[in-house]
Amino acid sequence: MNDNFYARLDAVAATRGRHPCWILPGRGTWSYDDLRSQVARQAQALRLAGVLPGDRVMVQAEKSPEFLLLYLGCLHAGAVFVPLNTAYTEPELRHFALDCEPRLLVCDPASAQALAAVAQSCGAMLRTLDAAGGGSWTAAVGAVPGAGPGTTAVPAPIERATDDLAAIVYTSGTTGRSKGAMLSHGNLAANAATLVDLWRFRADDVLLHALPVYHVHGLFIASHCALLAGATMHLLPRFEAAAVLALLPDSTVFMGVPTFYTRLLEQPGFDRASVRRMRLFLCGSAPLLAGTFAQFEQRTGQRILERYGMSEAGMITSNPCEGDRIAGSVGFALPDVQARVAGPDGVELPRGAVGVLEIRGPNLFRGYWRMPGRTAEEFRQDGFFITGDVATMDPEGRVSIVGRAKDLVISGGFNVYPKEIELEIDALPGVIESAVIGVPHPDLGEAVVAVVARQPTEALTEQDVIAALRDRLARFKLPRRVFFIDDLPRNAMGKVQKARLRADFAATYGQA
Ligand code: MCA
Ligand code: AMP
Repeated sequence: MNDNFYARLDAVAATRGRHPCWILPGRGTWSYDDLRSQVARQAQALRLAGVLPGDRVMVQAEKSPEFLLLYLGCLHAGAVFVPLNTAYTEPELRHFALDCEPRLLVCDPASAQALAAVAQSCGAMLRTLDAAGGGSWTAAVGAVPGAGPGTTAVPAPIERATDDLAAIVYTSGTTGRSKGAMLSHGNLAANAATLVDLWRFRADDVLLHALPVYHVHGLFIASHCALLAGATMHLLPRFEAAAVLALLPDSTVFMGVPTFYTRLLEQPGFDRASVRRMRLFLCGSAPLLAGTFAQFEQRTGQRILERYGMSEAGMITSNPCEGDRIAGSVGFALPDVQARVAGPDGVELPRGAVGVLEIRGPNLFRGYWRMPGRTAEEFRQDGFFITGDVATMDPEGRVSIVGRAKDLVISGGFNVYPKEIELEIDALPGVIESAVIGVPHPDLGEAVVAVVARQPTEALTEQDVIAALRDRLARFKLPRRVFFIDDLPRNAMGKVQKARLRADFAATYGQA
């Protein structure tokens, strides 16, 4: 049996024929037949370009149907897809490229010049993808002879075993070094099948897709659920509250991060009438405030379904589709996932106790790319993965995320690891040391703030620090504020007291 995940998607697509797969603003509707033939062409173009099964294909490009077709084409051809946030700067990209050594690097035409040296440094071919439907890669796909739209005579996906790699997703690390989480065809297939069932996806669903496609949330969770159900997606290039509001009356399911919901609630027209066809609002990637949950219910009459996940495992827990969706809880472990709240020794704690969430299941990644040491550190002997999220579990098995054992800030659904920013700030002339923290922010949930101790003689300003980081770090990682203090507070062990700093600067955006 072929465990290539695309083979499963293709089997569904083959039954959907002319049913709309994607509806694109300004670019019309694409059917499942179109999808099948286009994905097969992508796979053929990869082969013609010399991309072999197991080769990495690294992509930093704006959201478009061509982006998703390239992803699916990689699955089809057995290549390993490596999506990257469009905000990453050249130094960040160079790190990823040297780490995963892609055979092919695909980017937006606007960044081709800047990325030529990166491609050369790792020996990759460089091609462009244009969100408007052009670019050299699109031309290469267009030149592939073979099945045109409407035909079902398309080549079969290459044979893959369940453990073969499908994607590498980079997540920043607590040491400041990014780690590539290796996800297999089996990981993607197991999670997608579970979620379609759990969230009751159907062929007549219409998913309003406004998430970025370089993260697990938008690329895997949202797209896989719709494709595996044979449903339709409104594919928006990005989240924009007014555009989402306009399409809600023609949609049945929406997925977002909490910032999407707070921004929707700011729209005067967002009310019961606008969501009358909607059956499910899903939320995750960051904590959903109980106030947002309540306000949403009051405005729409619907309860947001909050779930919890991470790049290393896709979705892990979820509130139920039928039954109580409780604010502040991320729900139950998925049916095929085992979850326990454990102490530092990995021993499960009694229900209600606070500990670190550990998980095991078919969705769990194959380890970090070329980092066996880091992989071993984050797994227990019995195969449970230490998530780094602090949680409690009630007697029924409901999980609540109550904190983080890892030093992490989540801003608008993007993860920012303070260590990475502190290393950059500490390297600036005149800086003694720095601490980067997250403080409450009404729009982003948390905002990145830097607290810096500088040499007494230094005239370094807030603008100097931000300007110095601008070309080195993606914009979303830049501190929104920089505060100077004489000395960072430390505990008896000499460790910087971030909790105290978070309390001291909690009112930065007026929410103390
Ligand atoms: C953009 N900016 C940000 C963020 N996004 N700053 C901090 N945090 C952010 N999240 C900055 C830009 O660099 C820019 O800065 C300025 O804000 C405006 O940029 P713009 O593109 O207009 O921002 P936006 O469109 O308003 O974007 C906000 C957003 C977006 C819509 C909330 O960040 C977003 O789509 N977030 C979703 C992330 C997501 O999908 N996360 C899932 C990962 P400047 O002015 O300096 O240029 S977690 C995951 O996958 C796991 C599995 C899970 O559980 O889901
Ligand atoms: P990422 O590594 O980008 O996939 O982000 C995963 C992290 O996002 C998790 O480890 C959690 O810290 C956080 N996260 C995801 N969903 C939720 C949620 N519903 N509530 C709280 N934190 C969440």
